[in-house]
Amino acid sequence: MIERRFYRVNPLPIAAEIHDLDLGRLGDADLTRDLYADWMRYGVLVFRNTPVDNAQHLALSRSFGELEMHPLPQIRNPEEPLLMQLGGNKPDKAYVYDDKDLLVGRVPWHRDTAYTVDICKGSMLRVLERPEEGGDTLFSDTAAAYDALPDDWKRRIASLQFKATLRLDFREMSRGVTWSSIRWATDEEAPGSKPAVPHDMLARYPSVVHPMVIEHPESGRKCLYISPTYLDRVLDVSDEESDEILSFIVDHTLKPEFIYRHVWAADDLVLWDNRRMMHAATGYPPKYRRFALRTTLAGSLKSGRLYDPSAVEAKAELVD
Ligand SMILES: O=C(O)CCC(=O)C(=O)O
Ligand SMILES: [Fe+2]
Repeated sequence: MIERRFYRVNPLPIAAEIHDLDLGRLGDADLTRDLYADWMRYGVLVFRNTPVDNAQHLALSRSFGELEMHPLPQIRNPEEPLLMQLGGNKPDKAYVYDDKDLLVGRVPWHRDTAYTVDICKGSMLRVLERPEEGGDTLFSDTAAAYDALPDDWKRRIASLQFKATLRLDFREMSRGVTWSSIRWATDEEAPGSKPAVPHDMLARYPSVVHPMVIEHPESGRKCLYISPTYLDRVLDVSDEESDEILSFIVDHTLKPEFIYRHVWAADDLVLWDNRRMMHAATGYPPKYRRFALRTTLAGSLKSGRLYDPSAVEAKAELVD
C-alpha cells in the first residue's frame, strides 16, 4: 500500500485499488490532484468500501473532468440524467451463448461512446445491486498492449483508421466476442426479457472513423484505440487485410497479462480512463438482479469524424 494524504493506493498488475478515501475531503485541491495523478498512472481506479449517494457519485466523478449525459437517452436515469443506468427493473435482453450460458447484461469488449465522433474520456460505475453469480467487469490496458507489440506491427498500424458503428443487438457483433454462437433466449428460458432497440434509433447514429493508435493526451503513451464491439473494418485496406489486422490486434489486447477482472463488492466504485482502457461485462443469469449507475466524463480528444460527411450526427435532444 502506498500512503497518500487522504487515501491509500494498492497497485495491482493492471488497475489500482483506492482504500480509505476521505469523502469529507471531496473537492479539496490536493486530493483532486493526487487522485487524478493516480488515475493517469493506473488507468483504472477501484474505490473499495466507498459508500456514496448519487450526489457524491457525481461529485467524485467531477474530480476527473466535466460530466456529460449518455448519448442514448433511453438509458439515462429519470431522476438524475447525468447517471446512466443498467439493469434493475428493466433488464437487458437475455441471450444464450454457446448453447449453454443463459445471460443478461453481457457486453463484449468496447470503449464507451466509441460510435460517436468524440469518444468519452472516462466513466465511473457503481453497482448498487449485485447478482449472486457473475456480473464482473473486465478491463484491458491498451497502452500496455501497445508497448508489447512487435515493432513491425507498430509500424504497420501507425496511421491506420477504423470505422465504427453503434450496435445494440449483440448478435450483430463480430470483433472481440468471446463466444462462438449466440441466440436470443426464448420466453420459456427468460420470461419477459425485452427485444433489442429498434433500428430507427440506430439510424440516428451514423458510422464514425477513429485512428487505430492514439497518443494519450496526458501521459503521451500510445494506446490501441480499437473498440471491438462497434468495429466494422480498417479503412483503405482490402477485406482480407482488415480481417487479418483486426484479428491480430484484438487477440493481442485480450491477452491475460493486459486484463484486470473486477469482481464487485458492496460499496465499490470503479473509474476507468476510456482513452487507455477497453472493457467488457461478463453478464449474469437472468434469475438474478443487478442494478448499476454510471457517470460519463466528456471527451476532449476530438479524434473522430463522420464516415459519411454528409450524414449529420443526430443530437440526443432529437431523440424522443
Ligand atoms: O455492466 C458492467 O459491468 C459494465 C457495463 C459497461 O460497459 C459500462 O458500464 O460502460
Ligand atoms: Fe461500457
